[in-house]
Amino acid sequence: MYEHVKKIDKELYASLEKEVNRQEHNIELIASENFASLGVMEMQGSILTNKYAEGYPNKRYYGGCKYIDEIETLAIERIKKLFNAKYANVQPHSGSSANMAAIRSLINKGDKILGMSLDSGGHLTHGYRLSFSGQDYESYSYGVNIETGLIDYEEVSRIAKEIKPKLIICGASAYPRAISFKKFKEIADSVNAYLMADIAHIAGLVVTNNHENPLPYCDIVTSTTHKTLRGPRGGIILTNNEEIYKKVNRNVFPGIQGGPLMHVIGAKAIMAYEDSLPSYKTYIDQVIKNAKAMANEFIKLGYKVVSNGTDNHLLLVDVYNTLGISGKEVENLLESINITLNKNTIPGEKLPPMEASGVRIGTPAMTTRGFKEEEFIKVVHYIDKAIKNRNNESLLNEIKEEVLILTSRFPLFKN
Ligand code: DSN
Repeated sequence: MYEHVKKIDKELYASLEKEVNRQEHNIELIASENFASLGVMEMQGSILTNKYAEGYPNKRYYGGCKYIDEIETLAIERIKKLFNAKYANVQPHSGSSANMAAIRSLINKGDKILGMSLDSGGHLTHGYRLSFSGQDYESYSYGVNIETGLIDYEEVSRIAKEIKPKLIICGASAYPRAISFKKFKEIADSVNAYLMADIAHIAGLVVTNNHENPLPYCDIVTSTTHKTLRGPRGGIILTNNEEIYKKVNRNVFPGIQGGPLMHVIGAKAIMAYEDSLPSYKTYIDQVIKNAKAMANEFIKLGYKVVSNGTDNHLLLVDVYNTLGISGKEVENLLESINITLNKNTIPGEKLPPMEASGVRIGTPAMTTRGFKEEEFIKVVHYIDKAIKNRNNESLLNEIKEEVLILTSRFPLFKN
């Protein structure tokens, strides 16, 4: 692989090769990551990267866009169909720029927004003080119930009535349960606010009807394309409202972006094709079964699991209140035995965010590699054994050997 880089740039290739080996031989449990298909990667590495195409299909600021228009139109039409949306913008370079363009399309600077707090599982762009969303707007947040780990819709409604936001943002980066967009819509309507859903994490589950689709309830829906959707790194914006769509288009280009990444848009088109196949539904069903199997196994072993389980592709394990070890320590420990995950705050967090009481575990990536419940249950036992024997180097080495055997049974590239 990567023969040209190898020939031209040995220094860069050395790091690339190490990263290929890391991905091949690690158990990847970061809930926001996945392994893109060869088709997606081929499009991202294609000559479409050479083309400037500022504007939109049939309205470009450059010549030579005839085939580019075909490709962007294909991506738009396929993504609309996938989500049952009337309009789609496929140009956002990322989820964050999608959110920036979406928010700008609904409200003005200084207006009030209400989003899920970062430490309850929300995202930086939902109003965090160090993000544009917390700086350009007057931002407020709702959390989850500390005992149940669930969104308390009555509490969200109470906060909304007190604050009277112009925009409510729902959707999360670390929430293991189903979100009721219908309830959020009722709350938004009760205070005359716009409603936006960021479904970056659960988009794949929405496509396969394993999660309620927010489109009927929300003014705008945003997503990344590289998580459960298993496409290229990037963003999309969806809406059913023509006026809002026009504003979205202006806010993406020329509002915050210049030329679209046509190679990435090509990859979004092939992603949408792949996600429309029956095999993708089978994949997402398995992602959920695997997450449930892991949550049940952790619970059986005595771990506190936030909300006592999961409805989606991720779970939050409260390692600090189970075994007195921080999320950061667990993240570092597991990295040493080739298991990759991230520390995560838990509802009612007492430790600093860089320490965190929990770890977030996701099943999308290893399900793509072919893991089923049996393998994920094994992984739970590796994690448990490693935490409980963290000072026993020879045992940790044994677990690492088992991880290497397991990953080699499920190669990253099958052909
Ligand atoms: N950084 C992503 C995640 O890990 O969930 C959210 O953008």
